[in-house]
Amino acid sequence: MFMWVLCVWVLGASTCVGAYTHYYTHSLSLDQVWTVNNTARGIEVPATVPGGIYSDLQDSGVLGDILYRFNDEEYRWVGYENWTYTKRFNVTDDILQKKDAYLVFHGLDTVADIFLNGELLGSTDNMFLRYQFPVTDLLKSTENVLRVDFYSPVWAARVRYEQQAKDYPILPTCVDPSYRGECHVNHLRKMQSSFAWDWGPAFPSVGLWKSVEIIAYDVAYLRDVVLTYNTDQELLYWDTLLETGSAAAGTVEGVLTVAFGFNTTRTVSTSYNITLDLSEGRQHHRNVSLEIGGDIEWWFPNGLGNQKLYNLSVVFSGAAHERNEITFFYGFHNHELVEDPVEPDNPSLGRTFYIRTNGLDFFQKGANWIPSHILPERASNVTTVRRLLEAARDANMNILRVWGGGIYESEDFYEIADQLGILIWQDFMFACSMYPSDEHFLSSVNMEVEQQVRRLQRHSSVAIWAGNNENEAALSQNWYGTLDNLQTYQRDYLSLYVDTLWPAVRATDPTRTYIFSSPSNGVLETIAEGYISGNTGNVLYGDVHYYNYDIDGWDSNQYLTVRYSSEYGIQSFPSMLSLEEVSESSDWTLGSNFSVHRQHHPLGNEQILQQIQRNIPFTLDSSSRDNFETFIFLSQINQAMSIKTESEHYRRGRGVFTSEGQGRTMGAMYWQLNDVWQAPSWASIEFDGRWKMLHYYAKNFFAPVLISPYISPTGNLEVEYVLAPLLSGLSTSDSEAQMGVTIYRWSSLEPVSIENNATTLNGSGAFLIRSENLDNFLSNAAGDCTRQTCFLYLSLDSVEDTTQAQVNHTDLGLDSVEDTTQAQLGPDNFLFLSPLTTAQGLLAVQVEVVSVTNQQYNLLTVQLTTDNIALFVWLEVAGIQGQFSDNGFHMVTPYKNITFRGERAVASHDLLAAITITTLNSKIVN
Ligand code: BMA
Repeated sequence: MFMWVLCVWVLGASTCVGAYTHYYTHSLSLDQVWTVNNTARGIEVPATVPGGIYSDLQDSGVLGDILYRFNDEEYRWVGYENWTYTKRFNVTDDILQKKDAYLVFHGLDTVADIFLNGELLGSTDNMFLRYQFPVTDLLKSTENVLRVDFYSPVWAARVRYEQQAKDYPILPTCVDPSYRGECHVNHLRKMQSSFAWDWGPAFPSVGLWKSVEIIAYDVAYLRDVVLTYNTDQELLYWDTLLETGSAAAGTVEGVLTVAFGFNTTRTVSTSYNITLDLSEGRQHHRNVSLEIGGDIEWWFPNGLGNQKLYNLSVVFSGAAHERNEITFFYGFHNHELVEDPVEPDNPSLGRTFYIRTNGLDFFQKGANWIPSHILPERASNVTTVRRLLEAARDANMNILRVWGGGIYESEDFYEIADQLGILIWQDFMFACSMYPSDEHFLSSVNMEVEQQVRRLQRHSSVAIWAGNNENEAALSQNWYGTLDNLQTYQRDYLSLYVDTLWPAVRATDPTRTYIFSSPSNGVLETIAEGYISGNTGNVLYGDVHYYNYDIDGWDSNQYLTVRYSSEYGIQSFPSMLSLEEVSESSDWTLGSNFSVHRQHHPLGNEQILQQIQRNIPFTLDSSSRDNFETFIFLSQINQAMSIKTESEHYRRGRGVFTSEGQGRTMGAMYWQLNDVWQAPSWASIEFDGRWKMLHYYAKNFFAPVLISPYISPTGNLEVEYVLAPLLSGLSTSDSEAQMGVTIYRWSSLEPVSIENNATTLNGSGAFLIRSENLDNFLSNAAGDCTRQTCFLYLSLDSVEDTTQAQVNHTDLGLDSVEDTTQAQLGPDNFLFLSPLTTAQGLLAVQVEVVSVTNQQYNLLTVQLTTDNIALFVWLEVAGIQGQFSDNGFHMVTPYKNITFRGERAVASHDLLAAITITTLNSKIVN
């Protein structure tokens, strides 16, 4: 009965086939070939399920590329129309002869009426729900016709709003005009960002975005399983959900077998005879246990241990030939939210806030995840999802937050997160809005939570549940004008997140913490404050979202010292290579309609410009293409530098504890990892998977060992090291290291001074290793250096004999190939001593590729050379998917080796031909 999962390695990328499988003998898939039509417009085209109307119209040529130029607005009519999806199908006798048959929709987007052979089966209005309808008496042995009438979501949302507004309006009544979106999405249980966001377009889609099937049985169908491991008892508990038919009386029987595989040869299993009483209704929970002993390996987040996953299965056999089987991977995990008083004797100093996994305290490093495509059916593309999650892993992240304005992600998403050790902070899908609280809405949400938590609970990556994105903050700070009718909106808030979500989560998953909102003051303080705090940004409690576009983002003294920063970000433009895919040459200026159209954040382009100009000399010419390309490059530099500065500040914050209780920072998740289209946004990865400069910087600022310099408010040069726990890359827990601080003039590759200090790395946390007045340091080290003429370059190396060193570079989050020296413990770092607008002596440089050589079919070494200090050396590759080991770096030596890893085989001459190099020098030195 035990099925082993097959992992294949295709050109370096591993794909586990069928990690989760759900097999049932008497099911009929209704996926694939459908038709969709709109009679008013005379459109009838083939449709694909799973899918959606924009995909179908694009595939059949009615629409062009939906993401091209202004097509989001050109094609808005699609979202204003009603669409009918039709499927004609035959059913085998096998299914017709069963006592019960159900039509199951795993995801309908969103408001629809469903008809089978002309009979209305029911209506839907929640895209996050699985809907089932009994069809035993309706199925025919001749052709069956299934019809799904979708209503325009824009219209449906407005109708609901108008009805509700007779009493009071659900706020906000529309998104900001700069989003170029549609109104009232908060009335629909639909991907909230499908009506537009400050980083995305409106595509108010409809369609069958997940599979459709018929299941038929005489006995019962095994719906799903929720799993918990009790460490003390060494027992695995299985809460299996079986569904029976609609018969009101009698019993049915079957055998339930649960199995656990230690490895390919050692399996334990137990079988139970099950009797289900039909008079109890359709749903039957059967809780069974399996003794597996304690001889198990635990699953750990990325960088902290292995991601050990075991193969499990549950089989239910009913009548002859009726067999259900679910197989999946499971990692043993224990996630808790730690909210201890930071100073037990002084409770007013607040509480800690972080996730502890398997008893391990570690800093949470990551980003916020939005859907990987604006169309929900395309957001589950496994190649895209894997590419993005691997990019998170490669940037040394150990956590991602699935943000509440998107979707509950696909099975593949959570499986890959399990495999890679990426913790998931899972929001429920409510964002930046008030929501209705009528009975129908709340009961739909209640079912949504139950179904989604049951679906996701067994994933070791899922670490914490969160009620919503920013709705508590919005209410307490009156973002949407709720003040006039505050009690009503507060009542709605409480009934949704406190009275509905909270008990629903606890009932299904008591093992994980539910926090009510993000940001919030954590669970305990939020409860103490009556669930809606007057100050959701309290830095002594919970998590904080911090955005400030009016500061110098390169100055670490501008940032708050918090317990946990779950959102912070700065916008940049995507590369020309991305923009070229969806625009034409007349669009390639900052002043073009296109550049204005794609920017959805109010005053976004102006803010990017101002931020750049605080640190880099740049004059905008809004009608010049060259100037636009420079602006794009500088926007990425500004984003990378600002988020680097802020992230390192948070990592150092772990070692801070002020007399007012600030510090003990344990998390930094920047906004945002990915994009839904090609447009300016906070993302570190462009829509097509291309890394922006920020993502390369994230790999460094999230490295397990980090050397981090900064200038304190009093003008001191401070250097800290930050160390992640359990670093197997270091041979002992105390490791002798050598910190190098080299001073360079902007004008020369010849160091002004080189200082090497022995230092011992131990413990995990952030530790100050150097503190000295910066101006004294400069004048002592090199008489003629000023903050304007010189900068610092730092390194952290092992002091062991480099040929003998047993440093595991993979564990250190570094590349194990020759672009790192054996001695390197953490990435090099640097410190500018004044804004580059005041830098003196920077020269024009010649950076060139010396050679490109294949090490493996997809791994190539690129050697570069420079004739002077080169800043923000940026390599772009057209037409080849892959990443460099480092990018956007500064060259302080005549030669530097980096590697390029292609997704597929890459020939060295192809890579050489595709590389272009840009430096900041070429943009600011005449
Ligand atoms: C945060 C997020 C998003 C938004 C981002 C950038 O508040 O929760 O709603 O896209 O800011 O403005």
